[in-house]
Amino acid sequence: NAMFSWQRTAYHFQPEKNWMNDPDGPLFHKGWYHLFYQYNPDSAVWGNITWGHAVSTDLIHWLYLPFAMVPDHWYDINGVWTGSATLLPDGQIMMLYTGSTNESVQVQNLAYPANLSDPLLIDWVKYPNNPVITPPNGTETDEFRDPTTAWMGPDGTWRITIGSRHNKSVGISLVYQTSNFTTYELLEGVLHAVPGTGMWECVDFYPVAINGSTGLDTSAHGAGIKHVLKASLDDTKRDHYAIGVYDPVTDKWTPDNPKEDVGIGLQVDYGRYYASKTFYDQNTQRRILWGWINETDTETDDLDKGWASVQTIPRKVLYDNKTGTNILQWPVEEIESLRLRSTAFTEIVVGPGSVVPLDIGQATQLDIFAEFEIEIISETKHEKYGCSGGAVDRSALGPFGLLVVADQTLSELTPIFFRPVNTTEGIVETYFCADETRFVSQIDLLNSITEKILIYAHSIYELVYGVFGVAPPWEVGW
Ligand code: DQQ
Repeated sequence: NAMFSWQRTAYHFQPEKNWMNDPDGPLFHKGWYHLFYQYNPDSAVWGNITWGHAVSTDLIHWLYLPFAMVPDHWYDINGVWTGSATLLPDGQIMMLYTGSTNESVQVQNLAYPANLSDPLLIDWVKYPNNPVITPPNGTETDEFRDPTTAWMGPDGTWRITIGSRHNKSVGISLVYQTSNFTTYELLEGVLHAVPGTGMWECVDFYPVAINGSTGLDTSAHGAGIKHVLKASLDDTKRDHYAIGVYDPVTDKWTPDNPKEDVGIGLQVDYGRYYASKTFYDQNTQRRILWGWINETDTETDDLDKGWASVQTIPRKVLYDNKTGTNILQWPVEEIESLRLRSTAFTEIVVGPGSVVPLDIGQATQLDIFAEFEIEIISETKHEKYGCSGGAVDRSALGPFGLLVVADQTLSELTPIFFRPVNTTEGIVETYFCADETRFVSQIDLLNSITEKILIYAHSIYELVYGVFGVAPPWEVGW
């Protein structure tokens, strides 16, 4: 683009150039957080998938390291695809990943650090007898990928789960048992299956403490613990999760609410967000969630600008013991180190249909912390769920929120808004959304909804225009 130089992020992780997708094998080792990621060394579009590698001491500032793994064996020559790390009690690190073979069959492979005493884990060794798992009977050879972190069962052996699809459209997660990470046994049945959800990619499975206090090691089970099951739906490119109960003896997981099962209920994020993966940070007792913010630009633009997509800011995940139905996500507190100066506004009253401008002065990057209180609770009326109606589609209690990257005439703007809705059960549920229908193409706005608040823009636009109440005045002619 001749007029605007393509801007890169300042806060979010992205490689120096080229294509990136899923986060892989996150872990903490000897003082360093490690992030691996799906990477194309040659271009800004998907292909030649290799494991990029970066390290950080604070989850915010990253150093690029040499590639951890490249496609160089028959069992991964078509791509070193997504995988997960398991830290063993004796300090070993087992990395399981999907390889796309010379015949494009999806197999699971094992790799480990060449030198565990290297805090940077620069060199990785692929197990000589790879693959360690091949697609079982009844599974399509190209629908069997993305092994999870292993957890230890009460019998002292490990389990992993791998997403797939059965009977045309049933999304499933298979469970394998192992004691040595080199030989595996497929357990009978599945961890869970949901009809109509299609192929499950990047399954994530982890325990959460019901009292919501700290993160839990992936092997934790027993009283006071529930389990989150997350699948990335290949059909819709959305990350869905549900909370339920895992039986470590039968290796089956049951959702608390079958109506809100995996893939038909909650999403991890309602914006551009995919292939998310958690890890247990043994250093701070947190469970940390990574997610890929997939690109909204066209392929042509990606090639033009030389890069595509970013990772989310890592988020701390806890069970929400207030609702008992959701997980709580919060950007890791280390992000506060990036805040250089701030402008605070308090007690702002935003009447229905009004916009209150906020003068934040000059800035090129911004992190917004906003708290809203609803004063008038109007009567229940027909409610639409979700974000799809945009900022002009009113519900009884909203929407309200912030206008960002707007021009002075408000002909271009992006509402970032909250939409509380009355459910049929009489509960108010709030969706956090962004409306991109008046989005300005020359601006890079992050597309994970929960991170819309991190914004960077060309200077002719206001990073923040103001706050707005229900029935926004720019609705006319929208
Ligand atoms: N991306 C990887 C796969 C995974 C998909 C390939 C999800 O392993 O299923 O780059 O984005």
